[in-house]
Amino acid sequence: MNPGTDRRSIRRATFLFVLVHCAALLFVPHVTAAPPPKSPPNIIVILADDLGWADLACYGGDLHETPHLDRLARQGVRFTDAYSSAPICSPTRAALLTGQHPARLHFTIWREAAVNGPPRDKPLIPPVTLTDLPKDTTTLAEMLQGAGYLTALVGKWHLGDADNAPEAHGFEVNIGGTHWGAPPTYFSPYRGPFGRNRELRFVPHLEFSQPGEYLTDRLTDEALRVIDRAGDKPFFLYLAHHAPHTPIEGKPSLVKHFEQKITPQHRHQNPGYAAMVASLDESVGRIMGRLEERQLADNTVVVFTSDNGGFISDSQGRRVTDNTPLRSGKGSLYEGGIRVPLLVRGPPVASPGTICREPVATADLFYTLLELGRIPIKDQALPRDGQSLISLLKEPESPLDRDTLYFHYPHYYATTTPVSSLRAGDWKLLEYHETDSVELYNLKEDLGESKNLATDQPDRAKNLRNRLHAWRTEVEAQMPTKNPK
Ligand SMILES: [Ca+2]
Repeated sequence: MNPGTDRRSIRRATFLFVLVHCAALLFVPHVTAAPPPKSPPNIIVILADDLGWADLACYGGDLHETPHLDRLARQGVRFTDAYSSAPICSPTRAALLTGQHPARLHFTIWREAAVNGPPRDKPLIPPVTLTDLPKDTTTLAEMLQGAGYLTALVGKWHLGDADNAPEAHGFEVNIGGTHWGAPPTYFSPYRGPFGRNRELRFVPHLEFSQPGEYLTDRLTDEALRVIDRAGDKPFFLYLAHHAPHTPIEGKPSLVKHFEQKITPQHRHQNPGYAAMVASLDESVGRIMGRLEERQLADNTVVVFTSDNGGFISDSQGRRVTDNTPLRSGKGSLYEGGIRVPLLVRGPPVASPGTICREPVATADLFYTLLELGRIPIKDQALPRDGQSLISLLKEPESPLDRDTLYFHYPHYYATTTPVSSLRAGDWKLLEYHETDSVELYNLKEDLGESKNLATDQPDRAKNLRNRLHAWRTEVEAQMPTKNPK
């Protein structure tokens, strides 16, 4: 794809769209003039960081308290089979904003790891990937901004350095967005050493803060200010919370509450993490409260999801979360690494409180939100790595015209070696590149991916593997290479 041509074709399509609509208006007889069109809906995407599929009460979480998110599920559509486009942070965020698969973008690992370059002490050498979202990609924010939306990022960016900041990608407002993937602390003044090499980090634009102030609360304050500031303009608010990513730091009163609540029978056992999830939930409650107060709730679409599966390693001596009944967690292409909560509330939802079992992925949100913003996508020369979910919001049981989702993670993580995967209907195939071997699971019978059927069903495994290879060729996915050492 030539990005310049792409932009020109978008401008041309927008121009034609406006022209056709103006011409149509000229022919409307004055006596039967239609009421002025309702403005396009406001759009709020609340993206949690590392929140697992089973972490919300409405997804079976037994310790965590998420009354506002559960209410959002009762008011909207709850997707049971939603996937993040990648098992780690930055690539999923890139897919959300571009509608392109991370494998096609060559953006398959989080930014800090991409900057450091691939490790050379493993059997395979992962590919060198992008470190920043290229400026010539057309983002959701740019298109919504072009359609008259106020566009704002509040929270985590993780898609590039200062030259590739949110402002370079269509966000008029950027509060907190930086190239780093996690804050050093959740408490004011949000600065200090981070990670093994004690790198000094901070959260920009939050310099003036109160002692004891908590990051999730502060980002919510900033998001509320964006809603207030929009006035009569439609707005696109991308509230990318850091919670519940490490460092595991909850507000002391909430941590104490969960310490007292936990019994050995609870699936989730981390009071600090439970407190972070509670604060995330409270944020959603405050956003919804402000929308209702300002009578905006009926014309605002609220999307809530996570950028990858729950983090299952230890932090500060405690296991962070547990994705049971799913296998594994963040980094892995087993379900625990990529299946995430997805709740959508707002005008297109026909029956509040419905459940949708159709497999969908983050890149689909790009097309969904463009359609909501009334931006014609039919004529645009965008690679289609997703599709609009509006039909599912209207009829959650009507299937999409698609039966396969693909995943590609040619890198290492604590939970995985380089791997590609696909889901076709109830079948899931994983191809591990170190061993050149496949695993086959039937998710309907075996959600926990415990019984590998690859040897029992060689024809099915071969067929799915061929499809996976064909897709990788089509998107020009980068592959790991054999380490000569
Ligand atoms: Ca993440």
